[in-house]
Amino acid sequence: MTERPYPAPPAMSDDERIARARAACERLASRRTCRAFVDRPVPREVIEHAIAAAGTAPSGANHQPWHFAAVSSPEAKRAIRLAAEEEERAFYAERASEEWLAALAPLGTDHDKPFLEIAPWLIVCFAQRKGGIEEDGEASNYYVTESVGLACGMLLATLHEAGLATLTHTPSPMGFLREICGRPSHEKPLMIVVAGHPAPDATVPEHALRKKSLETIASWI
Ligand code: IYR
Repeated sequence: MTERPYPAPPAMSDDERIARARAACERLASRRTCRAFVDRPVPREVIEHAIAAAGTAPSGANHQPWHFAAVSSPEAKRAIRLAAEEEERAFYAERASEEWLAALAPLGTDHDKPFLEIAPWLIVCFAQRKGGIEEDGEASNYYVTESVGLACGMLLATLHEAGLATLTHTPSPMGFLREICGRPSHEKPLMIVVAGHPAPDATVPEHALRKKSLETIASWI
């Protein structure tokens, strides 16, 4: 094993640390899931930086078990929309339990997914069940869902920082994304991150603004 010194963090006082933590929290807390986009383009370079940021996430054995297919072609976006809406139609009409539908009611979602065609970018996030750091297609990967979840969080945070609206979309089931994006069978699509500019009349359901308090989500032991 060869090692290098840990990179020195920037020097700052504890007061500065608190202020920066508060500022970072405020920035991230201002992100809202957006379900209505406009077709205004977003430069590919923004998406490249966001994916590169996601690629720095910690992962099991540093195997980086992710692949991000950045989709902007109208044909591919249309194919994704049509396939997703077909699955979603079945989901809302028959597959989802009554309890699940009741939980979704305050969000107002349905099978109609126009944003999949309107937004300039769909980033399809794949989890690699195997492949290792060399992507040899053989070596085991570890903590795959956790690792890709972390990478997706960093992807969302970077897109937000770049002033874009985002939506995590999880059509169910989503095997069709593998075919459309030309990905191998050991990769499992986890989510689509939709990125673009919000429609001027985009709204946010009140339900989405109900965040649990720090007292509820944290304990100090
Ligand atoms: N995939 C469906 C349903 C859906 C499920 C959950 I859990 C959500 O938080 C939102 C939607 C859809 O995208 O409509």
